[in-house]
Amino acid sequence: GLQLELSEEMRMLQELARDFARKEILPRADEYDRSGEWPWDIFHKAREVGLVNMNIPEEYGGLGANVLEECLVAEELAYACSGIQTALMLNQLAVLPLLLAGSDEQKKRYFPRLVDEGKIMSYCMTEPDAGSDVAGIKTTATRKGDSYILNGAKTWITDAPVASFFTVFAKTDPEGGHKGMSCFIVERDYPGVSVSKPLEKMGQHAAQAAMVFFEEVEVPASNLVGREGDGFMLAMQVFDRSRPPVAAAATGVARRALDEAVKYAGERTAFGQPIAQFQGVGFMLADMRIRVEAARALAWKAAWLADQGRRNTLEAAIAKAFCADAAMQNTLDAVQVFGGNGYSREYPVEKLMRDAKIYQIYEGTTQIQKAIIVRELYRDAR
Ligand code: CO8
Ligand code: FAD
Repeated sequence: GLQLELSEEMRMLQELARDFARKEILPRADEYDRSGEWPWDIFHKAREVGLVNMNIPEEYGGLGANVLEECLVAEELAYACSGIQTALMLNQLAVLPLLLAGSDEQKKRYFPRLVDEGKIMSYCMTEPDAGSDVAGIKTTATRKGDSYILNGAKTWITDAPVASFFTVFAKTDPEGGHKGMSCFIVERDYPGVSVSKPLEKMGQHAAQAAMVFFEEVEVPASNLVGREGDGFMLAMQVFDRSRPPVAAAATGVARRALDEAVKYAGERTAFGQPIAQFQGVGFMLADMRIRVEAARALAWKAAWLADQGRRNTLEAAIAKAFCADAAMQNTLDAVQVFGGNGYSREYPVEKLMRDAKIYQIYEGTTQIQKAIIVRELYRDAR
């Protein structure tokens, strides 16, 4: 029958993440927001307790976590700081092509370097001229003997400033549309790879993002992930698994905004009473609570389907769209509840609002999630 309770093991993982987030991340969130440094010290602590590289199978030193378990951790870490959470959990996105289609030899070559050596891997899809339109990317990979020669530029690549490895999508057949795309592992040390300075951005400052350039980069053919031409479908399968944890992280931000607003509205008085007692404020809190509840349920459902081996494209898009909007609306409302203090950097909610906006953009914009939902509505009819 329907089981809406976490297993004992999952509850323990959730507790571990919550405890870690409260002790190690929350007190440092403001510092990293201001400095924009990459949170190496927190990353290594998280690595020690098993809260990063979670989806790497146990045989390669990871936890072998499923998507729901990734969601539990994502929500807790993002509650404390979604910038730090994004920086820490990016490896779990970047390794997905390898998990789904990589050879045993590739997994043996790269996973231990992430798990044991604490190296970082980035996911290089977006380009200056193509973000939503994945099939429109222009980076090329041309076969030459036992290698491919990569040329092109990627942008907005999270963790690129600190990454040792990149999963890169490129066109092996530039005329082939979405069927002409392939996926490669590229090492930062390969001649012709360069990374820009971190891009300046609105929020999630700890999650540095940069441009990555490939100029006549020779990549061994053994670094092709899956088969030539499978890159687009691989990317879509990746998103089906990566969007639920992103939705869960957005839920964490929405929940944090709620908690901050509830606390403030219970303490702040105006006209002789706590502001929470004004219906105009109280109903805002109630709506925020509704959004958190619905957001989590949608993220977990999308994750659970993936863990059952069932197609979850529709549910992942629904969760990603809803949770992103929930994070945005809850943080906007939290700023409103805080009044003038909401606009101040001395209080936590303006950071939450800046951090929340990205959820409507990365991992596919809200409009793209809706386009997927429409496509899926008519899929069976085709
Ligand atoms: N499963 C199976 N098949 C699929 C799927 C899927 N999920 N999706 C598409 N297909 C199939 C289609 O059915 C179709 O099949 P056929 O060839 O038989 O007709 C084929 O693939 C092509 O599909 P479309 O016609 O729908 O393709 P489009 O070119 O119209 O594009 C999208 C589809 C959905 C718009 C796609 O381009 C897309 O997802 N765009 C968004 C890009 C995106 O999400 N980028 C994110 C980059 S990574 C990122 O932002 C990381 C941020 C940091 C995250 C932090 C983590 C911790
Ligand atoms: P565009 O595709 O140019 O879209 C512009 C606007 O048009 C949007 O509002 C969009 O919704 C709308 N639009 C486009 N197509 C349609 C359509 N068919 N229907 C309706 N509306 C549409 N990418 C990576 O590969 N790896 C990363 O690690 C990564 N990290 C990121 C981190 C940050 C901080 C940011 C800002 C971005 C990151 N991205 C990353 C890129 C991100 O995934 C893209 O920015 C996103 O997919 C949108 O692409 P775009 O910026 O090219 O916008």
